[in-house]
Amino acid sequence: MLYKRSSQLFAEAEKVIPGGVNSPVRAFKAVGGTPIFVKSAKGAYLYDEDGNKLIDYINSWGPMILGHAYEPVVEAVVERAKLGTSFGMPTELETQIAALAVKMVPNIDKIRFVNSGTEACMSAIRLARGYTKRDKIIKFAGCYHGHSDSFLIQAGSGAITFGSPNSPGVTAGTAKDTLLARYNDLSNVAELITANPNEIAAIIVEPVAGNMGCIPPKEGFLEGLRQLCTDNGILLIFDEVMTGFRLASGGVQELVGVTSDIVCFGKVIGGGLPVGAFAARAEIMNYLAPLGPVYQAGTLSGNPLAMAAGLAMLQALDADRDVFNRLKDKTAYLAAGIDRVLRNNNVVFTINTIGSMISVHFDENAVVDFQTAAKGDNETFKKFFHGLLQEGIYIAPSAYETWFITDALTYEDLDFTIQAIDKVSKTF
Ligand code: KE4
Repeated sequence: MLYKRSSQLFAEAEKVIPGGVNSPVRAFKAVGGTPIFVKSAKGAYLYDEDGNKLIDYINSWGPMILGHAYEPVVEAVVERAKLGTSFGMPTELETQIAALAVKMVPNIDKIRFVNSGTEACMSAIRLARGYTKRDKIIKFAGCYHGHSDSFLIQAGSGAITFGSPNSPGVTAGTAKDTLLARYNDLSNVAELITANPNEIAAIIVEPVAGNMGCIPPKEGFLEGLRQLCTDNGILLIFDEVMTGFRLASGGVQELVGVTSDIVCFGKVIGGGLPVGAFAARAEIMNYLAPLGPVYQAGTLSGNPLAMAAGLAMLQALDADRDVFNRLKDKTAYLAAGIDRVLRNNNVVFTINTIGSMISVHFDENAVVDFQTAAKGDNETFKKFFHGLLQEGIYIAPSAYETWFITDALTYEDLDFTIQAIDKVSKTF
């Protein structure tokens, strides 16, 4: 695979865009080399500016659950654009997608749309603070909830990748209200609650972590968080930006049967256009302006093109609930194949997977939190990443990310991927 054109384009981009990218994790800093510039995509495949065809295991970091350029989404956006692209006024479309989301997701009465997962999580925290009249929050080391100040404390995803989990620019005043806990460690959470009586507004958690690789919750972890929140008047916030409408129609709340007080969405809910959202039962959501005192706003919130894409996506998932089983089966097949070839090649590894999320860690220990995720051998990961790229397979350019399986993948694609991993891992 040659990447001459991508390299030229990257050099031009660096002149006018910081780091040549509009989101750091795209810059390949964790794996070296220059980022691939994509020209187009269809189904499970990317076509880059050098004419290479790549099997895509990132899928825009989650949204493309039914494949790139999914026809009903494309058509909905094209038709809607002809009616005008933004009004700053309510449209029926927003009510339609809101009603469908409320139908699909348990324990929510109302939903507010915004433009990104960051905005959804940032707004959810403000709402929780306004509702409880408390200031502090608990987040988990290695979890990523977007780049708003309260969350850039031991954050995951790109923040870990660049070794800046505590970003400059976040004031001490802000940081003091963010308490850090270890993922999958209930006793640590209980200690923090005891040490901060009646001061904690919310616990925000990725119910399945996807920003330090894929880390499923240990048995009882989410149930324990629920109980601690109920006992202490704390709101439990599930950040389902990644898992919402991906691990089940109703997300992790449906999958594990644990109720969150507020749930955040992004990615899939927008069908690939900029959409985030946060939702809860009415007594909490009614605290939001213009009904209540907690302010939150956005010029492009509920944008008709984004709503059209999101509605088409959710309608497709709602009409074909078997897609979640197909995705789970494909992911399990891939995991079994990777396990087989890496074992045969005497590689030290561990695979984490749940539903249509999977990550490969080059370490023998179980990866259950940030500390264990950080033990992975990144030199091997770099060889893995670039070796697969040369075979025409595009996985996340960081060990601190999860892969996202799309239903557009065929079993032939999966077999091709497994064979490529067999070939590449022989060189480790
Ligand atoms: P956005 O603001 O990037 O739409 O969403 C932030 C966010 C919130 N919560 C979770 C669980 C997330 O995974 C994310 C964003 N995910 C990263 C990938 N790990 C986005 C990729 C990027 O930063 O470019």
